[in-house]
Amino acid sequence: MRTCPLIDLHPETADMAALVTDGMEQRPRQLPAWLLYDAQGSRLFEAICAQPEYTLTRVETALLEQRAPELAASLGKGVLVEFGAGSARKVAPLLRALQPPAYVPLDISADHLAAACAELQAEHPSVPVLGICCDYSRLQRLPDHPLLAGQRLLGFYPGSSLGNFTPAEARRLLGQFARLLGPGSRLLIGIDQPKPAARLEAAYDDAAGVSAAFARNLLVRLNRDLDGDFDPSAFEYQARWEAEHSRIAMALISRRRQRVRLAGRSWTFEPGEQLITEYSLKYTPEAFTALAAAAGWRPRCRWSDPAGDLSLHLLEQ
Ligand code: AVI
Repeated sequence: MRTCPLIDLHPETADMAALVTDGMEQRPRQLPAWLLYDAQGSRLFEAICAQPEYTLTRVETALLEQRAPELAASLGKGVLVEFGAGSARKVAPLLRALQPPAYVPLDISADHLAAACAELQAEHPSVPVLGICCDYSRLQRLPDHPLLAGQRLLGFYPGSSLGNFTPAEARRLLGQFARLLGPGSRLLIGIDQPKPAARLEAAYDDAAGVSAAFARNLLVRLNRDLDGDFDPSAFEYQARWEAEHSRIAMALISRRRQRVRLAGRSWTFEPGEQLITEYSLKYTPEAFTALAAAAGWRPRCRWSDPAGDLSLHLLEQ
């Protein structure tokens, strides 16, 4: 398989240790969601997307496939920059319809990104692919590269990943995307909508236990990368709908009193104490449009699936 250029801006281990230490000091303890995506975490997330209870990926992929020509016409010409591309499977219909001058996927998981870039490049030989391994939530500017020089930029942020940030962080992130993409840019973003609690809780705690394995893998990753001694089996996984915040809260709950060493420090978990691994906020189209407006984005078009499970919003600035 042909390899593609890949720019590596992955955070240093020292940065990671500082972020983890901050998160462990919070109450409830909470770690940044991007830490879930090491190579094994990325594979487990792919498996979550295929679970019968987790419909978000299938619904959004079908919508992208059905509406690709309209989406491409509304986006116009420009280099397509995807935030948190993962396996970069959703972009295929857009690449076919848009034929952009380049496609630039950003993701935290280097190996996963390299494999996705090589596969896409083979499938779309006429579109140059440039991968950037980074924490896109902290990327202030795109690196200088001939493929990006003087180009109008189009953002693509599918999968409702904005929901993994608090509303304040989400607003800041949308503002950062606006600055990063620059004047005249557009942003196509997928946003999952609120649904009945039982449906959402099943989606985030599937019967096959893949969501639980995904959360526990965070502890395995921390043990490896930050010299920790977590016992993943000493934590129970839970996903709960918190209607007052319109979010699913995913947590690992300590089964007993235990002391854990990590990044040269140690912390005590009381029985029942939570470590929040991730939130997944759900926005109505109106709530999302207001959030985007506060970050400087104007709504241009919106597409929803027939059941109204999720929307693709096209924003402009
Ligand atoms: C990546 N993100 C949008 C997923 C979600 O639906 O919030 C992450 C996820 N975590 C567990 N299941 C899915």
